[in-house]
Amino acid sequence: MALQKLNHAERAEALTQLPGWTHEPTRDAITKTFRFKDFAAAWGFMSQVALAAEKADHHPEWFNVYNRVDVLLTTHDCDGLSKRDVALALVMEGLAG
Ligand code: HBI
Repeated sequence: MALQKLNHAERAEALTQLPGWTHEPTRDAITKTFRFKDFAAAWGFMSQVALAAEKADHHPEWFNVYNRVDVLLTTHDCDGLSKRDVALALVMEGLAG
């Protein structure tokens, strides 16, 4: 079954569960900047997320500099936000501590 984009109501509902995440309308994506105590903590976060992303077959677009990780989640297969992005964001929230 093709992955469906979230509608406005579903997206708004999802964002109420995702502290610090914002909608990026130009990509129909959600974004967040995570900050950690140092690079090792940031890298550890990315390593754990990477394993979860691989398991889910759903991968972030992200940028890391030192203790900062900028994350953008969108679903390439439907060119917009899907439930897979919300699920991965929730995993990230759990791993970020
Ligand atoms: N990750 N964010 C994101 N969006 C996708 O559509 C996607 C992915 N990881 C793997 C994946 N799709 C596979 O299903 C293939 O489409 C590459």
